[in-house]
Amino acid sequence: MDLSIVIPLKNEAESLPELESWIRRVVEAQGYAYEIIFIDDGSTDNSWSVIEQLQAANPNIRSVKFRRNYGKSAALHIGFQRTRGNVVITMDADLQDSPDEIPALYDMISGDGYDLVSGWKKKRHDPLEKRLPSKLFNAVASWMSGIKLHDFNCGLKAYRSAVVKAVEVYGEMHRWIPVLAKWAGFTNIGEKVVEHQARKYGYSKFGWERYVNGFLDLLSVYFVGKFGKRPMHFFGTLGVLSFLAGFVFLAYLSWAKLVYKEYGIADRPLFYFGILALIVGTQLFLTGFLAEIVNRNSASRNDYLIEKDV
Ligand SMILES: Nc1nc2c(ncn2[C@@H]2O[C@H](COP(=O)(O)OP(=O)(O)O)[C@@H](O)[C@H]2O)c(=O)[nH]1
Ligand SMILES: [Mg+2]
Repeated sequence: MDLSIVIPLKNEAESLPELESWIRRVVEAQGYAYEIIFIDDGSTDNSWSVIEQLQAANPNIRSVKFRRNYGKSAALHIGFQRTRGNVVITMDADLQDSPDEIPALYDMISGDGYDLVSGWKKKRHDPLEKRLPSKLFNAVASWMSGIKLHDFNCGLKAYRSAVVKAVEVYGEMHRWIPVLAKWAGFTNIGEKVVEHQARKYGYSKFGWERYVNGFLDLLSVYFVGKFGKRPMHFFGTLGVLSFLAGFVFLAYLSWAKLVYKEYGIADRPLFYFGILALIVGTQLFLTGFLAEIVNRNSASRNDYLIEKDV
């Protein structure tokens, strides 16, 4: 199969028929062998019955209905597990992403050799209070991750099949699939400017919290990617430095007291810094040990992605 289109959705009943017929028009014109995978993530409108009707009329549709709402990452994870196409494209269900982009994205993966191509809503049809924080968010994300993308949050992305089978999206990590992919060794990451429509039906389900949570998630992805398999190297280094600093401060103060008979070393700021640094250093060190024990017991401690084994 050439192409799997994964569409996570929540309460998008009005948009779905239009979206499906548009996708069908585009992919059938290209002659792809394709599938559309809808994941209804606990919709409370009649999205699911609309999907059932669409599926009855189009055998290329498969669909999953969650018993409750689990979030976009969960929906993508289940969708990714089910894909059979060589190229996987994700898109939003709200018609803000245009299916006309599919052929070009497909070609960038299958022809140009990209592992992952992210859409970039360069000209966005969203209100300013959404565009501004998004710009800042993406600038920080791009700088921290070292991946030169302008629009991490874009729902329209294309992947080589191996990528979606290798990375595990969980929590709200769907924003950071490019970062997860990079850590997994898929470094050929591209970007394509895509058309963006204003929302026609329904309403946006994500508010400002996405930026706070998204930033914390980026820190986690970065940390787990870099130190996930060797946490002691992070905590141990900091812990030893802090402990040594504390030790030196207190040794100096002890020397001042014993040799120079200095009174009142407990009144000197250095005394408190010294004690604090010793305690913090020990804590960091112990955190490192605990993290090592957690890692030793984790099912993924020896997960490595092997590209070739001949
Ligand atoms: N699986 C899943 N999809 C969701 C959820 N919330 C929104 N979506 C889908 O994610 C896409 C983007 O959501 P939208 O509300 O348009 O976000 P915005 O365009 O960034 O404001 C749409 O296809 C939504 O149906 C959710 O809780 N779970
Ligand atoms: Mg939207």
